[in-house]
Amino acid sequence: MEITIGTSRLVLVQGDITRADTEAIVNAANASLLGGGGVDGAIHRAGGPKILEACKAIVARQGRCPTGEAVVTPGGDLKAKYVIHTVGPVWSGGNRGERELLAKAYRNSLVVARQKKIRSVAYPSISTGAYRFPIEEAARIALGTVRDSLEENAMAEVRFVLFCASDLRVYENALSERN
Ligand code: AR6
Repeated sequence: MEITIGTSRLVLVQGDITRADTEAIVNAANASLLGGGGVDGAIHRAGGPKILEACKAIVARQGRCPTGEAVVTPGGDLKAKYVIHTVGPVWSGGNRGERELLAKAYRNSLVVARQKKIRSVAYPSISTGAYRFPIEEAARIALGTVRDSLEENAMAEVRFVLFCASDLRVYENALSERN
């Protein structure tokens, strides 16, 4: 599924984000930036040690990455030239600012992308795995935040790469709701 927002494309596909050919891919990291399971583990495995080295240098320079913030490293062995690491919130019922923090993670990833003049970005479904954010609501926040950002500032393409068919359906439904 694909829509256009001004001159930007917003695309939803099913797949493995480590194989995406966008200029940057976004990692659903944790504050340590030292890797983990899920999509984070997959990105570090596929991209090789250069990514971890760059993450360690960032932590040495500026400390851990707070929830909602984003940093950029080279993509190492990935097709993508860059990895933007952002930290989504852990869902703990919805009364701890989780929605705003998730929107912040999406927004700040695009801020970092624009600073690097990156023209295409692929996102996974941040926080909806190990961090247990309910995916229906996460999809609405993700798509709404990215759409708002693209309306202000165009980019060639933002792609969501959903790992399984049911996640893709949730995102497709959320995108159709607002069209
Ligand atoms: N491509 C696309 N999506 C994927 C891939 C892949 N290769 N692998 C998994 N997913 P999660 P979180 C999906 O748990 O909830 C890590 O340990 C997965 O199906 O990766 O933000 C970090 O280090 C799910 O839909 O991220 C943190 O500690 C989505 O990616 C913590 O998990 C996100 O699931 C972050 O938790």
